[in-house]
Amino acid sequence: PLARSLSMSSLSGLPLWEEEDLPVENLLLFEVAWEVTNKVGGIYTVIQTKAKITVDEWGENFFMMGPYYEHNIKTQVEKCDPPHPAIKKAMEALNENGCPVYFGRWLIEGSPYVILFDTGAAAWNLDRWKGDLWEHCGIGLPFHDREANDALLFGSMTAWFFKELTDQLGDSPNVLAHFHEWQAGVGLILCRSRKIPIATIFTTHATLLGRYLCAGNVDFYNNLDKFNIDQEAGERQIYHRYCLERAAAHCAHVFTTVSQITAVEAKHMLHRKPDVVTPNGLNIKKFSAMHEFQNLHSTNKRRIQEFIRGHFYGHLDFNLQKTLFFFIAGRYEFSNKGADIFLESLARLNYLLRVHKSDVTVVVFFIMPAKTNNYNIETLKGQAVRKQLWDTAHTVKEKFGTRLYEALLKGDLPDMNTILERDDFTIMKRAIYATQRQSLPPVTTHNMLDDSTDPILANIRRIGLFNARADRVKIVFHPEFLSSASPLLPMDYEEFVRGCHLGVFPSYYEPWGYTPGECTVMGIPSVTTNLSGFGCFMEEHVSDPTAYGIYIVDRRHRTADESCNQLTQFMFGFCQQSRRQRIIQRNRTERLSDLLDWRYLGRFYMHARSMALSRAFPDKFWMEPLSPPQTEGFRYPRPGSVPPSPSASVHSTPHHSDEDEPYDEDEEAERDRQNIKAPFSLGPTNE
Ligand code: G6P
Ligand code: 1S3
Repeated sequence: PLARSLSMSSLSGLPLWEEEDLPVENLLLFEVAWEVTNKVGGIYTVIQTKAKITVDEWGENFFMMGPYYEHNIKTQVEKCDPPHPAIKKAMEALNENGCPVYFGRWLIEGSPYVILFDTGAAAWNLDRWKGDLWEHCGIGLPFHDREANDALLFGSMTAWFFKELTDQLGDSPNVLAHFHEWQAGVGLILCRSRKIPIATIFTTHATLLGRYLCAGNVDFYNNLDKFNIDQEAGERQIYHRYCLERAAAHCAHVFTTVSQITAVEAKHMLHRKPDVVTPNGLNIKKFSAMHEFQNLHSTNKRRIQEFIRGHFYGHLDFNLQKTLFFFIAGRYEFSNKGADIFLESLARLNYLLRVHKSDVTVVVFFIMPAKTNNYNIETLKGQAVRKQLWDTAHTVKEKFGTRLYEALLKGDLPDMNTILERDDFTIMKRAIYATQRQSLPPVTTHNMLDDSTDPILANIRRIGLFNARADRVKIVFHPEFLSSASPLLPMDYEEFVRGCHLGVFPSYYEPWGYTPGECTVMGIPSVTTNLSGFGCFMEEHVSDPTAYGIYIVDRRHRTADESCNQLTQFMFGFCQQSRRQRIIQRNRTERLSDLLDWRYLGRFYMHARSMALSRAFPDKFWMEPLSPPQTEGFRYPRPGSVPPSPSASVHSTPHHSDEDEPYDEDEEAERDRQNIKAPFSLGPTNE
């Protein structure tokens, strides 16, 4: 039996899996994805963060397969020889036939082996392989769809590799291959249609139709069973891609997806109910000092404040100590990622803060890449002006210090009226004059190529949030991912998130959604929705998510207007918290990180693997019928100091002052730990 072992070791008391009792020495595991060593979107994060625990379990028997790109291999991969003779032989077969394959170690945590297929160099086979796909599977690919053609090249090469490999191996060790998303799914379809003896898993991270339909402003979730999916795919010219996705889902021994909500979607869009939900985890590193993440918030916040000083030069009439930083980040899918309702809610928040005469200012960052033509002059000038003011202050301070020192050496108290000279005043005045500006601080940091049609800018124009002095909500649209090499905001994404107060991700279409999860493990509260996999997961496993800094907007059962009101109330409530309350809330948020740890969530992948083996090789592997489900839920209890009403959650702690020291919640954490009972379970999807 494929029994498993448990070990109790996490801080929260959550049981973490330590090892899988699969006979891994008799197995080879391959994980196949277009995003192995190749960052495109969220799947890269799954693959990259999960590598460590998989290597810990499978050691030398684990291999990842992805596309070969010269730049990626140069920067991320150390080439080496394959340790297994059969793998070497299988690679040679492809290489000798003009289809180059490379082997190495991916330089990420866990250093997994990678096998990379040069689809570009193998493109001369495209027409023949298209013919094969049509002949054996009845799926035709149009000439103009580059992505689908790449998927076919990649899939044909991986299937060929598995054929050579299994020919070499015979039936020992057995091969288990896990394919992610439709691009890699072609390999799975071909393996199965050619009856290659491997166990297969297919994971979809979003359905093609789900993404397309939602982006088209359709009432998706209330009409799941009503769509004519073939027709919808045809009208969107993605019929061939959708056929590949649907075929992969049906061919796999085990089909999985990343959340319950996407499982329901998959059942309707792909007509197969996923066997297992495999929620996305992260590779969590704990600091030895409990409050280190709070200190990191503080230092990174100061760096964001510096940027703000430059960006808002001449308009810095708001108190930076009472300024909160909110942000949204991710792929620029305006309505799918909820940027639409976020902007509308910001207009309402601005109104509320103004009528309540709040002294809080909110600066909101939109970090979503769009087409640009470099930074704009006004934004660069802002940082230059800030630097100049800093230099001036520094020069005058030096002179002041020297004169003060000299006076003290003489045993005198300096005359404060003359300690600064006329010239000093002149350079200070000149510096102040330089801060005068005729225009408002810019809303965007870059020159946008599609300025007039860009949806974020169009909506900012509509709601009129132009960074005027009277507005309490200011907007900075940074249409490029962050980089520590930026001349404007030299921070990487993680540093930036740590420095912010609230991440806002009110997505409409979000199979999982890593952004709020990343906030959580850094102890930064965030807004998510009950239409995102992450939001539903938190709703299921945390008794009072708001108290833990997870605000879940209801986008499923409310109108857009009602969702906007709820989001506005969440943000307004957040603005009313004292510093002390924010610190307490951050401590709680960070405590949820065990729940998102791959050492905990990796069990779902293990379960899928066991299931696939028992279906593909029933004579050798079997699963105890009870080993999967038992879905009794694990829940984080309501924090000790919070009264039962969720609405009171965030204001429940006595608020005496804005003291700075972090609140010691050890006692509360210990109480929660003792309340945690059972692990939540694996299992088939519920609806
Ligand atoms: C962390 C630091 C505190 C600091 C606080 C600011 O908790 O450890 O020293 O006062 O952050 O919190 P705020 O929510 O105001 O940025
Ligand atoms: C998808 O990437 P996306 O941002 O296009 O896969 C991610 C990883 O599973 C998931 O977190 C996200 O919700 C999906 O949408």
